[in-house]
Amino acid sequence: MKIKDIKILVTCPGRNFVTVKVVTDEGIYGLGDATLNGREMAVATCLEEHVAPCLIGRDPQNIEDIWQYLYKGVYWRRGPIGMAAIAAIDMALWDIKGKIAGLPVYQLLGGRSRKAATLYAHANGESIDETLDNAAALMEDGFKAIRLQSAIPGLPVTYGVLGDKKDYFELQGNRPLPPEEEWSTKKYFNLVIELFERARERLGDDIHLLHDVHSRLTPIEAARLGKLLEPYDLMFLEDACIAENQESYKLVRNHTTTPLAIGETYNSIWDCKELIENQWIDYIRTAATHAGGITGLRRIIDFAGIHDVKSAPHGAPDLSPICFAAHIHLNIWAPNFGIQEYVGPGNEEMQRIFKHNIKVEDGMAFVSDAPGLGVEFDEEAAAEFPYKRSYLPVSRLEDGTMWHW
Ligand code: CS2
Ligand code: MG
Repeated sequence: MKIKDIKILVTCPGRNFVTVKVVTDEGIYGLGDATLNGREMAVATCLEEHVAPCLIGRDPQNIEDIWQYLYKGVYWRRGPIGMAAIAAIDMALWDIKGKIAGLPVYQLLGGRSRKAATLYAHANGESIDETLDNAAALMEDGFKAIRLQSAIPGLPVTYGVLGDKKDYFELQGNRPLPPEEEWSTKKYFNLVIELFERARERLGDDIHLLHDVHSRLTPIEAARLGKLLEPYDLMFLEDACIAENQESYKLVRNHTTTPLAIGETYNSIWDCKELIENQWIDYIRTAATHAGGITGLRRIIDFAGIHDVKSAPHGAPDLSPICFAAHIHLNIWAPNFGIQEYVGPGNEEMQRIFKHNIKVEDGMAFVSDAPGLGVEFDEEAAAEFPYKRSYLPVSRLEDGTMWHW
């Protein structure tokens, strides 16, 4: 079997997605997700100009060799753009292998470790009351784990809480440039402690609660937040601070028993090796799309497992349903699976383009038994929604200083 063609398909049904289709000479094809929010065309060009030409004529069954060829064979290892390109090819090759074998990908990985993958949903709000109303509604729908985020009083906008705006396109108006948002750690601390105090009063002690700081704190502030949140028993505190110095997390860890999660922006095991082997974190959040596909993420999950770190794959709306499917296969297999982030099935246009039958019931995702990844991509529907430039916001302190994402 040989790779005959590699198509790079960019579509924007409300947000941009980069999809790779690897076509073989025997008619079987595989799909992969290469979406890198705000840098989509860089990955698409990398695939088109640099990666695809090297793969035509190769045997798509040699997943590991192709992975190593794209990783080791390039002078410029790692990095989000190169690793997203490798990831999409890798997912497509697993999809092809599953179709050849007539087996779903989780069977190729080693089979089932659980009946379904537990999900955490998002409750956001312009006020604490609104956040908790949304959380209560999600509990009614059967979710057993919920991430709480609430607008910070005194700041014009809070990341992830869009107010009356539908999405970040709307926030950018007709001038697609990164929106600039203000940040105040002082104002945030006041809000976040009250949010979790009131959440426990209203939602009770049985529901798992989570929170994402989006890396806005310094290590000592992160340590203090973890400590202050201990009475509210979080499942995890995510991205409490940046870990470019991985040892920063030693400081956070030594001050709090609140479980710590990080990793959605990481693209290889090297970004989190010390965090994991020193057991400074509890959950690793790397995504298949951003960490070298199923092959890359499986390696991270196995390494995490021997250090008592669980997997909690990133599941934001900027990862396509192909990545979601890859995660569900990995989650069903991984002995050390923790939890999967989940933000719903996407809008109608997205559901027309990406078709799959992963069932979400009672706050859990049930894997599909279709061969491969079990996702179909409607190229005609996708072509109705061409790429639109878009950016994530940037963050500045109130005095104008550029701040961490
Ligand atoms: C977030 C994301 O889902 C999460 O945990 O951190 O919404 C993140 O901001 C986006 O994926 C950025 O692309
Ligand atoms: Mg996050």
